Amino acid sequence: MKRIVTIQDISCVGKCSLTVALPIISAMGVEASIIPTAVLSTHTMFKNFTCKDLTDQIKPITAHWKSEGIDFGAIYTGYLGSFEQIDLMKELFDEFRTEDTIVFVDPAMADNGKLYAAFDEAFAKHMATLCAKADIIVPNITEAAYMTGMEYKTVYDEAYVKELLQKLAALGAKISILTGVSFEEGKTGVMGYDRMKDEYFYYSHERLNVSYHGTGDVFSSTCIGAMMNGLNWKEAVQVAADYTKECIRVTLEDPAEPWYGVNFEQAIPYLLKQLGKM
Ligand code: PXL
Repeated sequence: MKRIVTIQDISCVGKCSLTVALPIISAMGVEASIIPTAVLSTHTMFKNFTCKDLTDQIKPITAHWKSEGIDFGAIYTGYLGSFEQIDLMKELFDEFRTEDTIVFVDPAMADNGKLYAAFDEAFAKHMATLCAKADIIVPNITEAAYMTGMEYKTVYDEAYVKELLQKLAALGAKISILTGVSFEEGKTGVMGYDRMKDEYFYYSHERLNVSYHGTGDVFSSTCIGAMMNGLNWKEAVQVAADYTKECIRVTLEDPAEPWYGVNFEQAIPYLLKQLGKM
């Protein structure tokens, strides 16, 4: 059985980060080990959330794992709360990376042209230095613009997206995957770039005209989970994009539609069918 370690916060309510990654990765038949970087009462889109930082636990946890000889097929980082946590992730990559490990960085920090409440531009630039050490990065267009210094656009063409991908690739990751890329009305998708092969890949599907929190985490967890199931990055991107869309679709159908996250739980049977597991 493959094992992923994912490092991000626990938002106790809100369906994002670890409360999404754990169930999705587990449902895909992959062991999910975690390092919770902070415990929040909710994600940061709620007002008055509490937050207990757990940075001081990261080193003792990894030191114990090292002494036990624990290893991972993939290391997946999501929302991180500080410069220090980013630097600790670099050390963790160096300590646990082998030839076969996939280091997957989701620089979760911004969307719709804006940084999340806790972050500023300097943080985005520092996150770029973590992306430099990854095999695969999965920013959305906002995060990519902040990390590369390119202008954020809502109306753009293929040349803009390819330039963003080139600048992301220049940071250092092998594969850069840009989410939320839409070239035509009613459709959205994902464009990836493989730096070694100088090859682009685009996958699009129907766009549901609504936006929920946590969908980036659904996408990333599914993508790395699919790769641990033996899919290559292009196949994994398609499974992850389709599942994320299905999560949004079932959420829209829910009369008690939660504004703070998607009903990813209800779409797990769909995901397992896509993976040929049901
Ligand atoms: O990836 C989304 C996310 C994760 N963790 C926390 C957040 C958010 C988005 O707002 O606030 C704490």
